[in-house]
Amino acid sequence: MRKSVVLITGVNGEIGHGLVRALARKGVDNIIGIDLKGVDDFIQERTQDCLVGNILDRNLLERLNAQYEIEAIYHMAALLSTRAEFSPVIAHEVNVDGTLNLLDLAMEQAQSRGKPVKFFFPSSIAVYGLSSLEEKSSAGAPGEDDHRHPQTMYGCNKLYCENLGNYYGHYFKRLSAKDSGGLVDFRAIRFPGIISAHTLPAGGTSDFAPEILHAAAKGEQYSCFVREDARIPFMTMADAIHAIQLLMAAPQKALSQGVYNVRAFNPSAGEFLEKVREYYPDAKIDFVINDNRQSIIDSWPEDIDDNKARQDWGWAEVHDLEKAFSEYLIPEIRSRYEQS
Ligand code: AKB
Repeated sequence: MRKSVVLITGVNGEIGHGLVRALARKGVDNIIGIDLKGVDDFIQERTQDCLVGNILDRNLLERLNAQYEIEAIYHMAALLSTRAEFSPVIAHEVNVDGTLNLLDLAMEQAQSRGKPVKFFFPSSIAVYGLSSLEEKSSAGAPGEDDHRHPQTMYGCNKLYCENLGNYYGHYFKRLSAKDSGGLVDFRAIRFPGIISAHTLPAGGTSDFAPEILHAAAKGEQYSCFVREDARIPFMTMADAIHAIQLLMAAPQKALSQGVYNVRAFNPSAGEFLEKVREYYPDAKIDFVINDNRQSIIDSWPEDIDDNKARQDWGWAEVHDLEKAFSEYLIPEIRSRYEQS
């Protein structure tokens, strides 16, 4: 009999770490991870097995398909927005073709098990695209269906994959005799910028906030690449993981849609720095604007409307801006940097 497992792609990445930490705490001991690079000890110790490999490698996915019964897939592997702008074709391959491969694996698994496979997909506020600061200001907090005109390759990839997930979930091969509707139970969250106490992001555009904080904690100099008035929504990694767990645990009938916005707070970069200075008054941070990265932030909304998530599956952030610092970021960062 094949072993029943939970598959996490991009397991060594930022959200992968948070997810493995949370699932292991809940006693989940059947995680199989995939990552392009080898995983660190933290992940190794909390997973059943980790494969070094590429989600574009169909042979690797075939092996997984043959070896395991997969009950859920958390597909975290992606090239983030800044990195994707430097290599748009590679980004498209990883973000779109990679997601297609994983959705296909989910469908094969569901068909052979005869029951649905849950599929979690992290989407992003990058699916939105606002063409000017005036439009950004008047858009306020758009809902899931508004202003979806992404200006980045990453945003285009995420928006398309939301639709691919919907296709696999509801309309897969609708002309064939076999009904596959509902076999891939696709659930996605559009994340704002995420701030972790434990890891630093790589290749994103919302990275300026975690970079300010971690530089201040380490006593390092940091030049923030966006203007002080740049504003987008954020949440803590702890809340991002909490949201994933809530959505994945919700009964399917409670979900009125497949893709949900979530957010927790939306300080400007300057306001975020003020908060950081309450704890690190000597932080050596200045602002040296990178116009291209700034223009990406200007195209993302200053906030998003997450009422659907609150109504359908009880989403509520644990950390507002105040608590993010006092209850999560500062205590955990202090113990982390004091140990090292
Ligand atoms: C990025 O900046 O690319 C990501 C995101 C907002 O999805 N953190």
